[in-house]
Amino acid sequence: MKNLKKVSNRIKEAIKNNEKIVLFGDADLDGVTSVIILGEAIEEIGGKYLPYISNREKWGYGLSREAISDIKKEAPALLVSLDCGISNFEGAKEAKKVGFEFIIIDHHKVLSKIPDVSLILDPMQEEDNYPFKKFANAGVVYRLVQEMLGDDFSKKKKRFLELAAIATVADMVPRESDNKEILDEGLKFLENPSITSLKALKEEPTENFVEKTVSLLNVTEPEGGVNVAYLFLTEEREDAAREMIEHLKERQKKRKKEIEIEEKRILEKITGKEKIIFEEGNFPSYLAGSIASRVIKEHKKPVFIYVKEGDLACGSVRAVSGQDAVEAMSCCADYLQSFGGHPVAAGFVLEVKNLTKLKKCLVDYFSKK
Ligand SMILES: [Mn+2]
Repeated sequence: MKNLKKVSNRIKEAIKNNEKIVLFGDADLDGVTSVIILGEAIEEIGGKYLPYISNREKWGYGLSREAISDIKKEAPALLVSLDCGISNFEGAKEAKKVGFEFIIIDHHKVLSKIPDVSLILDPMQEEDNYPFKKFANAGVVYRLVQEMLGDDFSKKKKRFLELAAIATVADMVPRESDNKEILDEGLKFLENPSITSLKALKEEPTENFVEKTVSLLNVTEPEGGVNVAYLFLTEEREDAAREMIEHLKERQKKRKKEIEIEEKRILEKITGKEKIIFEEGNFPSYLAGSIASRVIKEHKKPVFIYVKEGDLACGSVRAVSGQDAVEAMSCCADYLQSFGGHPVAAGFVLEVKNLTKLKKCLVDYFSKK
């Protein structure tokens, strides 16, 4: 995989030189597990790291300029983005300015230009010859820590595979090639997990343990500024983990109700004659993705659901297989502040004043398809 060795060597060098290492992960389970896997590998080599998990409500999509301005107190440091970064041009510029050396580890689609950073590990890069491309980000990180730890990898393999398997399920990437290998072994390990909080969760009988874990933890909004999935998966005390499970279940119930109400409200606005569905939601932006997923199941055409926050609108996109929402947004990039993701599931941020132009541009794009 292009730059796998280089990234591994650079991180190991930083550990040796006692440089500060900041890991910045996206807020979903894939981002969170990516931070934990790489962080534990760094510790295994004798280093330390500072974890930051994205706060999408506050910072927008990925490692944005806003995110950098909130973490710049850590500079100078080696900053590693996980499960985000490949489309954060402004964030990369800002990171350099405030004194970070920036490495991107991502699995999202690479746009026509790439951010100006020190190294990029993303199997979607065109010059990357690795035959398999459809990793979850935690799968890419799994390959990286294998390289980093060498012979010591076997000590951590079980923990890493448990986390990588959960992320691979959560990110809904296909069960083939490298992913199949991660899932075959990882899911077997999860029958008797070594991660403390998962052990606690396993105490209750469930039909599908992994599905249950994903639906409890794949929630992106922080509580009191803290990412609960990260807290849960790094909790080493079983009692504390059990208490958190009760809290997570309450949260899940509340959220389910919220989504049902908002989904119904959005569906009522749709006539069915639209070329694309482009709707404003009046709900917290962390619900946009779940609601877009439900709307596309009903209508089978590109869905853009956004929420206004001051002068900005922030949204989620879903497209049907064969369509490419990221390419569509690339064609309409003039109206967007930032965007990125996968062809069938992506996100975007723009100024409210550009909403009408963006919609027209997207309708034109999908009319030609
Ligand atoms: Mn991901």
